[in-house]
Amino acid sequence: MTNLSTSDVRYVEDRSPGNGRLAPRSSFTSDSVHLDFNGPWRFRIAAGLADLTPAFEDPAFDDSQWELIPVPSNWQLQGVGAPAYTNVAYPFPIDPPRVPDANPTGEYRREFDLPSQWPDVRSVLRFEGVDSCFAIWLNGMRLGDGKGSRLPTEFDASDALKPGRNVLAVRVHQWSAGSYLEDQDMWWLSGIFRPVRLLARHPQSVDDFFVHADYDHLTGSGELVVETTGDGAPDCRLSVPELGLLDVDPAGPHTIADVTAWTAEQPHLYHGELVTPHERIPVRIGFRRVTVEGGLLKANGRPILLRGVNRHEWDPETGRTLSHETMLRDVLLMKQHNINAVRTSHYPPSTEFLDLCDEFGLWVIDECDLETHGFELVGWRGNPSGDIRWRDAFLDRMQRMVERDKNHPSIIMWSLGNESGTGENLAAMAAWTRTRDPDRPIHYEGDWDSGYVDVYSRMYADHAETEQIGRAQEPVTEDPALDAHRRTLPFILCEYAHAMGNGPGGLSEYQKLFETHPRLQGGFVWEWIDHGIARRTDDGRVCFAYGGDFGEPLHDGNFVADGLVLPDRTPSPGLIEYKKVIEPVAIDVDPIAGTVHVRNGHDFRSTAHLRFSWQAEDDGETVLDGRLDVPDLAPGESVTLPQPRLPDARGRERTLTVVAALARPEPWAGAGHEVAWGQAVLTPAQHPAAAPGIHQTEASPDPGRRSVPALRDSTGHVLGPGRFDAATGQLTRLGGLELTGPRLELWRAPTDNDRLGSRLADQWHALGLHRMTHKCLGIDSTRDGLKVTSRVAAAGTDAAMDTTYHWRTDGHELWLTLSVTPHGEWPCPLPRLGLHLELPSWIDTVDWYGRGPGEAYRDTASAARLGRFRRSVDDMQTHYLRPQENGNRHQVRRATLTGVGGTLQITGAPHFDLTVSRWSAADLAAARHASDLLPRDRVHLHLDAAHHGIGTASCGPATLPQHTLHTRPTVFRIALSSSILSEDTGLPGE
Ligand code: IPT
Repeated sequence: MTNLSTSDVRYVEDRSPGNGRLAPRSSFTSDSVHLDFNGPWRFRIAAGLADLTPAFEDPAFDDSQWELIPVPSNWQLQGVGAPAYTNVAYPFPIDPPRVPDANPTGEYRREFDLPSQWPDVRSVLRFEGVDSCFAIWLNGMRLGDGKGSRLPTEFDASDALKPGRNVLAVRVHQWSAGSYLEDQDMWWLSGIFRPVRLLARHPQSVDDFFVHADYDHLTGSGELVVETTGDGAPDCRLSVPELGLLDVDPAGPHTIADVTAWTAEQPHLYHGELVTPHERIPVRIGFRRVTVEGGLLKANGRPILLRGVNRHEWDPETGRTLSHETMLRDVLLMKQHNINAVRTSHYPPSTEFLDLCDEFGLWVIDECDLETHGFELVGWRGNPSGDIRWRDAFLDRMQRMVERDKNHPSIIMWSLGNESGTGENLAAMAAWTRTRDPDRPIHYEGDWDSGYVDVYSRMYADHAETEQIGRAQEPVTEDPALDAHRRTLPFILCEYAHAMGNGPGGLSEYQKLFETHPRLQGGFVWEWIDHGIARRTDDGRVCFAYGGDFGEPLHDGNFVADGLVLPDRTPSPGLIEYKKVIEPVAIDVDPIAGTVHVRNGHDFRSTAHLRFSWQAEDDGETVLDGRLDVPDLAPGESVTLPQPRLPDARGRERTLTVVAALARPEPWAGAGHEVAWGQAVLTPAQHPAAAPGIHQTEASPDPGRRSVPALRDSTGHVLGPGRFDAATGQLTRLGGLELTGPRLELWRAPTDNDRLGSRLADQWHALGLHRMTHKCLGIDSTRDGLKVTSRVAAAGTDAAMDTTYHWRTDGHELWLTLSVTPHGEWPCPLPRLGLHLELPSWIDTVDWYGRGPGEAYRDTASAARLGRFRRSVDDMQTHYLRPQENGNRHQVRRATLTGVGGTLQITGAPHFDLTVSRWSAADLAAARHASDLLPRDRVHLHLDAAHHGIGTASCGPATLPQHTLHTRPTVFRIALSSSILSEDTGLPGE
């Protein structure tokens, strides 16, 4: 109980973590009675503290005219006020601990009947999460107030609770002193967004318990100690039947020979119960030992490799209120995509999520609800981390997280928070944590000296620096003691590979470093999900909003959309790429040695749960397949096996693909789920007959495949099936197919990685790549075809591309050799180099033989395997929140575009990159949301010799040098043919 009067609102701007709260403790369920207050509450929004409803806490207050709001929820997603997004900047003046007068305040009221059988014991009101500050009254009696949005708060309700009707009143302020500590890169959302419960706590029960379940990897034994607190602790007994423990003293210690350890790979949980005469509390025990020894982060004595993601809690409809199904979906998707670790950026998640991590197996870095990043914009002046007046608030947040979550075996590290600079308050958090839970290492990224942490952690270090750290050759810190300490630490990238929009590129290069240098123990991709907010367009289509869409005066646009899954949890191509890059079994098919090399990259698990199979394909057609007998490999073990005996490929492109799939169902995926694969081309294609012309070079045309010369008529030039415009020399018809182009195209709709960080897109814009003009310099009928030369350049500049289109034909196919020679200065990498064609809109399906099935660019192509694929044009698009270049298919050998009108065939020499869409690059670049893109009356086809790599410059390193598209003379060859159905007969026409 507090002695603050009802109208006293000083707590809002006071640095203290709260008043009248109970000591923090773990979250657990039991058979003790409780009431759930989820569901509709009466609600009114006040504009600020001057607008509060007088006596709203009075049980007699008539709220019947008030609206209803669901609890839990964020009120901005219930049509009250509006979401606002900023990344680093505070959306209010930096004047701690003061907050704006415009401080939307939700007044919540809820009546409930206390069941007649409610025991006459202590009753505790528990709020799992309220953003950002709140005060509560029960039956007009003020119980207290609290801050720390993503942490639980409990109040003793015993004195205020009555039999029969009770009235609970809660005032929630959008802004408070606590907001200065909650500057995470996410939407600012408010309200009671996690559950509220009333718990009956019998005085003779336990208040709290702490499970210590240590695993000794040398002996295989476990030691179990369960500390209990509360008046009932002396009478508390523990039973874990599977361990042979029945009604024992929880404190033990109980040494159990031969326990099954808990790991993220095999998350064995023992189910037990703490029993007092008045209560049964289920406990789940996972035996494991986490240590930092010899410069390595180890679990159960073995170094682990973190294949992680940063996860914010997000649902596009309900914001930070997540259903159980949604949390489960996240965990299943992660497991299915080979992810083994989660950093709960940047606050403790709902405990249900941690339960799922315990159950399905994910290593967790549990991060405190703390970020003061906005102070960086004022040179860290006044940063709370170094200000003693905030000490209690910092410590309180850490204590509430550690106490709440200490019994989750999945948690292997405590993180002090994110981006809060440096300061003594952080050191104090670490010191307290070390005493309270010596069994878990401490993480914090913001202090590179790493004085008070157990792992060296960084974000977005580029490949070169990461490698330097891997070799323990990072630059020396000023303080020799700190330097010496840091050098003993293992390294993780707590954030890397910014998954904003198209990308991230460069993942496989990072993984290679992690797998090469033992000190590099992996990382956490930024981030799991795009925080798009679902909205409906006027015509009923779902579209996802991002920063600025709610009229925020200060915002960071679509920087809030940087996830591996789209807001509706559709895996983005980035997730598919990540799954492949981090696969726990490496399969290398070696075409030269004729072998298949399999290495088990699991940290704990053998390969006994996997079944290996192989498939040989010629030009994408299966010729033979079978099982591959891979012996059971222990972690780290590998084997080299001979390839299956195969018939001669007879000039076709022969691939061998080996797949490792689950032999039996796992809790997170069914039998047959693919875990890893490897593929190689065993014999390259030899196409002299199949694709004439396209293998000839200018210097040595194939004499056996001579082209016919071009003819001239009144409308232009005719070469075999091709008709060319008399003025531009451009192809206008291919057989019966009307088309425009192909014309040289250098530009793509900038990706987020092109736009931000490197600002490449600005340079492309300055060069005028998006407005190039084509000047025809000559159309010459040659002995073997048609030669069209042109100069491609933008207004206002003298940089140009001299372009020659050399067309030849066998009377059926058109063979194009495009030669491009740069002229003048080209100061930056090109976005793309290729051809753009416009085709009739009846084209709706694409079949191709090349890499697929998904989107891939040169530095995001690990997951794209060679094969035959079919997609509708609509399904070839990736709907990134902010439209941008997307949907490329990499190294395509052959493609057929079809629709009711007929087909267009494209053959590469040897291959090309392919995008097909119902809008142009300019449409994509102009659109702000996916819903802005409406199908045009033409299908846009891009056939590219190359794209610039994707990189991850939106936050992190730019495209690696080896994936850079330099401007240099280029020759690109394709062959085109069409077969068109005549409108009258439906039979092949012209
Ligand atoms: C880093 C933040 O920790 C994270 O919350 C997110 O904002 C991410 O960047 C980018 O999306 S901080 C950044 C300045 C390196």
